[in-house]
Amino acid sequence: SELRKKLLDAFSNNQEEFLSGQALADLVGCSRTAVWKHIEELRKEGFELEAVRRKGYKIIKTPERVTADEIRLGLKTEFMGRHIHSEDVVDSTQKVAQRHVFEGAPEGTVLIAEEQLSGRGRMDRKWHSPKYTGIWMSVILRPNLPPAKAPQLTLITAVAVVQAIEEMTGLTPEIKWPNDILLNGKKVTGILTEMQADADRIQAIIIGIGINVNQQEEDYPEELQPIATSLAIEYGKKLERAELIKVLLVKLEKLYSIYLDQGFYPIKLLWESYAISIGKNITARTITGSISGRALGITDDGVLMIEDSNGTIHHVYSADIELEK
Ligand code: BTX
Repeated sequence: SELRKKLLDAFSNNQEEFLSGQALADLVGCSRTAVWKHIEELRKEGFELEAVRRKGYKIIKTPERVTADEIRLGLKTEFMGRHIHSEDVVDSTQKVAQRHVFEGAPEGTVLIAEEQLSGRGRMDRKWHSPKYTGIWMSVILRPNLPPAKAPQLTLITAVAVVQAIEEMTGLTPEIKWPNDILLNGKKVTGILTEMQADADRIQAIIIGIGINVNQQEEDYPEELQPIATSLAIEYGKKLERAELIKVLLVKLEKLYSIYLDQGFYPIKLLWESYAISIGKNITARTITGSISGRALGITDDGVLMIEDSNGTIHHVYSADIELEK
């Protein structure tokens, strides 16, 4: 808002000084209550303000933003992230990516945002994407493949995310088929793969990646607290999001290139080495019903195989799975 802009100008012009509520109100031309309200809003956006009695307020830290330029700087990839667009607030980076696909964006185009107002998960579920804390990004790929291969790209991405987290923190996350990445049993990353295709060829794949990076537990709504975690919570330190994005793009480019050259098999081996469900008893809930049994592994196409108590092997293409305790 105009008022917010004036308030930030006031702080910019008086960087070394404390500004009292009254002084701010005069500079901005509003009431002290309005000033106070906007200061609370700034705090929510990630600004840190020092408040001293009788002296007033001073901004001591601005929110750490991730810009496209910061990611371009020192990026060691050939095509992944070479076209990158960053925005402050979007409804969903998947939707932004769709527009770019429509306009002919090349393979490796990346869209990121600081905040998503309607970040989405699979099956119309919501993805909580608060400002300045996570990596909310979509990657456009244009593999020359039949549509049935699309799920493999989710698994490739999962391996890339695990490797990037490993490199940045030394922690090894586990993958829960098909798209959950967990630390200590809680979700730290979700992946959503959406596709535009003809009958026999993929036109474009949009891979949505949501990584919880710097959230603290209280940043999650109550219903997510038992199931969600962040790298900062598990690692005990905040991470540079731009750095993590760069590492991730390198891993993703490498795995994707291996996949295009050699097929899914090498990826499958890596994926299985990180998967928690393999060999365990699980229940898979699909749209048509539930299947319980032992997870045998994934097929060469990335399809989950479950053996039920009668020895029948079921192939599961899409489901939520639950591990038996
Ligand atoms: P999913 O359907 O497997 O998981 C969604 C479920 O995860 C929700 O119903 C909720 O229970 C839980 N959840 C929601 N937000 C979070 C969170 N921040 N951390 C942990 N758990 C959460 C997973 O779908 C796929 C998510 C992809 C998100 C990316 S972000 C960039 C891109 N743009 C976009 O709109 N979506 C993708």
